[in-house]
Amino acid sequence: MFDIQEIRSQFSILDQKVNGKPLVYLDNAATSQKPDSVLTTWERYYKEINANVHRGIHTLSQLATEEMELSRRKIQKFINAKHDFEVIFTKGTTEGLNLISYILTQKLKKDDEIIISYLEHHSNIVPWQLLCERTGAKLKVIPIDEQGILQLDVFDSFLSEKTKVVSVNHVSNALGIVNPIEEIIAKTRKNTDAYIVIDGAQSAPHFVIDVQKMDCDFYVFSGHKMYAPMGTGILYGKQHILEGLPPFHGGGEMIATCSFDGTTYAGLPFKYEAGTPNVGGNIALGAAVDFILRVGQENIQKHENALLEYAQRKLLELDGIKIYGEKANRTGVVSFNLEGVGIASDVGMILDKLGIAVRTGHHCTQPIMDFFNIAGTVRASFAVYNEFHEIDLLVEGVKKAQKMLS
Ligand code: C6P
Repeated sequence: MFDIQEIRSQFSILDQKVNGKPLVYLDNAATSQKPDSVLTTWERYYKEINANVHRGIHTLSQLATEEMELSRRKIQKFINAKHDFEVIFTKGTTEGLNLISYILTQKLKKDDEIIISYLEHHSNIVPWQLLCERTGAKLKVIPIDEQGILQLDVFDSFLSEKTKVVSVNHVSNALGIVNPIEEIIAKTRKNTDAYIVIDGAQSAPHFVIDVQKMDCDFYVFSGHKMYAPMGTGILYGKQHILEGLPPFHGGGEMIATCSFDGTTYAGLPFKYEAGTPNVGGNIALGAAVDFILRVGQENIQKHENALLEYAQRKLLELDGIKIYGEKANRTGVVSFNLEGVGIASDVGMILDKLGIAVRTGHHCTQPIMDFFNIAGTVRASFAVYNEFHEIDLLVEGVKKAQKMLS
């Protein structure tokens, strides 16, 4: 039974007024709110078992270690990784992508090629540009059509023995477009021996993820977009690949032995988890996975898709609205502009006065904005606790903005 009021009751932050109006939170692609179960798990860690992990024989350290490792196993199941040690705790997607691009440095040489797409977040562009600077490799970018859909025939023409990395997002944060990663992965495997990296920041909160079925080499996501605290995230990597690559950060926890003559490294996952981790956050990420599984991933997807379909239909009833990627396969995001209203942030400010939180601007995807020749969009993005009447309020707010600004 999908009971939206029962779900909302778990998010006390939603029950407040902003600028004198009931809060309508539609900025979930930036970060989702956190249910009570996640917050109490986090609080309980600090109130009852706070200690450093993997280091002490004392009771609290052992309890903290057990809980963090239990959380790792929950995440392993959540993404269907083969082994728990293939699940690395990170600060988020950005750190995961930087880690991967760094540890691949020795595997690339001048004139090798890295393929990304036009739809990438800056986090999946800049680390690869840095890798190109370090190695002399070249970046190839899969173009999009006017609907924002990736042009796979061009991708086909890019694939060659020079291709060493293919890194694309599963879902675009700016437009909500669901990319055909199954096809991209299959084509890459068939034609190259490239590493395949999937940015799952906008898919892990919404879809059932099966990294074994997907057959990617790396899959990264952020906890804070899927009901967990900020500063949490996951890097999944296949065992044999991670074992064959060098560490990222050096420090405590990631060594087997350390002397002035040299250092040997710990096995997975610790080789990639130098320093004291975000123990409370990592444990709370496990609680967020529990929350998602309790609600049911199918229920979440069905509800969010219904919200998207309703939002798009209602917005398109307005005159002079342009939805980017209107006809593309999308999830959880509607990104739009109003004709004659040059600046998306003006619309965002008017919506904020009405208690409606949306994101405006380039959404850390400037190439997409350049493609559409715009400075930014208004983006409404949905989570499991959003209601249909909130979409009505959004549409009313947009109408008001249209009147005030044109
Ligand atoms: N997108 C948004 O409002 P971090 O900041 O490390 O948690 O995630 C980076 C990132 C990487 N890839 C994609 C597809 C993303 O959506 C994000 C974060 C937020 O769209 C903040 S810019």
